[in-house]
Amino acid sequence: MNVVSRRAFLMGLAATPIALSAGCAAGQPSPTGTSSRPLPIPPLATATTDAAGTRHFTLTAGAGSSEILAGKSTATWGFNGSMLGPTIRARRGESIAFTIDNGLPEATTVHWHGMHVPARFDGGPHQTIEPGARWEPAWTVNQPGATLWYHPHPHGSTEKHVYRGLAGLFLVDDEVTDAVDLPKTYGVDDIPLIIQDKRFTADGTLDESDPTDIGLLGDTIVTNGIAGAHLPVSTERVRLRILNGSSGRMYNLGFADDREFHLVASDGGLLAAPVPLTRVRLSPGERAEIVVAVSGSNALLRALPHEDHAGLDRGDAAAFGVQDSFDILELRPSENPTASPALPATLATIARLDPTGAAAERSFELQWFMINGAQMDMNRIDFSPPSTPPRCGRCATSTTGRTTSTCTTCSSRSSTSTAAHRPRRWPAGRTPSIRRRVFGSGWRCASPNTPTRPFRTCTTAICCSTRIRA
Ligand SMILES: [Cu+2]
Repeated sequence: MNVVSRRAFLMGLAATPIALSAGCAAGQPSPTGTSSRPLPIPPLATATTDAAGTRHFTLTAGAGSSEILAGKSTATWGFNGSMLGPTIRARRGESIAFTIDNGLPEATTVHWHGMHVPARFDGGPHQTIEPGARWEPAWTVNQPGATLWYHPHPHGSTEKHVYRGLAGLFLVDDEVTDAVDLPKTYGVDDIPLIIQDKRFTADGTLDESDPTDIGLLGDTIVTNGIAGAHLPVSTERVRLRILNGSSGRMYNLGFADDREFHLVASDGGLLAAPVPLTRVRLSPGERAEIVVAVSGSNALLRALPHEDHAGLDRGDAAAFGVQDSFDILELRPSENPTASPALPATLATIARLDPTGAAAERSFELQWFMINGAQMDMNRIDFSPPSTPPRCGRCATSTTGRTTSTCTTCSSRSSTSTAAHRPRRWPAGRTPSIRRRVFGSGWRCASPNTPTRPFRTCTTAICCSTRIRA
């Protein structure tokens, strides 16, 4: 994204013919009518388990067509299908591995949003998968149970790739989520709900024009890949794992009859206790798990105007669409619902971080598209964790991906941290052959065996005979 002044940004909006505050626009598919379709439930991803106990998943990003609007075919992208992707499910402590193939006509990445992963497997803009290429990240899940998601993160194209359909949920389970008495039967009373807003041309093609630079604002709500969906509910209570998978829209979610629901989990997993609410606000990428009682009559989940303009002044509030309203999903109870567990009084014990144990204190000021006055730069490192540079005695064995190398030609040298932000290249004649999973201040690392590429951010550092000061 480019930096735009607020004035230029608003003038750009004024010039666009698109009615951005078109909430509840006439003619949009409705979740309440008889033409509404049942909410599709993304399938759970299958995996094979190897002799070492690692579970292997495969994902293929590819192009296809989808019936987002009933009766119309729309060209879309998806993982293992034409739209969205399977829901991945893994347990804390489990070793998992992915084989990811890029069947798209352009480079992409797969980023695990909210997952604690080694930096080289993060799937951010530095880990592109070229068309026809394969990427095989692997790690051990080690974080509390939570609703996460995965999506492409190629620099400058993330919005387009997600908008075209590349996104899926990633559920982490642990002993705490096992034990807590919440609805937990996937697709029955534990419902994944990916909310996105899109625009379409008359023939059903995705409209990708976006004159605003804040992220595309659509006029049509799409839930789990279709517009105008309803959810048949067969239990007294239902848990919705909601992901805001939209480009730029913030939702203020609540029910049309203002019924109370309980927030039970957020981005990081279960809360300490259920919180009774009538509204929950979700920014793009954010998740919330709610439990709501549905009995007797239909419950209509809506996106409502943000009561406080989401903290924006009136002009910006209109530009960001925070005054829009949409029908999202109608929950339709069955006549004889199955009993649901009573809502637990407590959910999880939250370990509090101790700020006195912090290694460093940093401040981040968010201003438009900048942090601390700087835009994202693929080749700049702003902060490096304080650590000892790699030393000979500690790199007798190094791990590079899944292979282990032995370092034999070490020399003991010390290094001081530098603030070099300029991309560096390999000096002629040097070969990056041994890497170590330690990030030393002032040290940079590069993709293996690509000596002409600029240094890149990652958690590996060159050690021993190939050490280079950045
Ligand atoms: Cu993300």
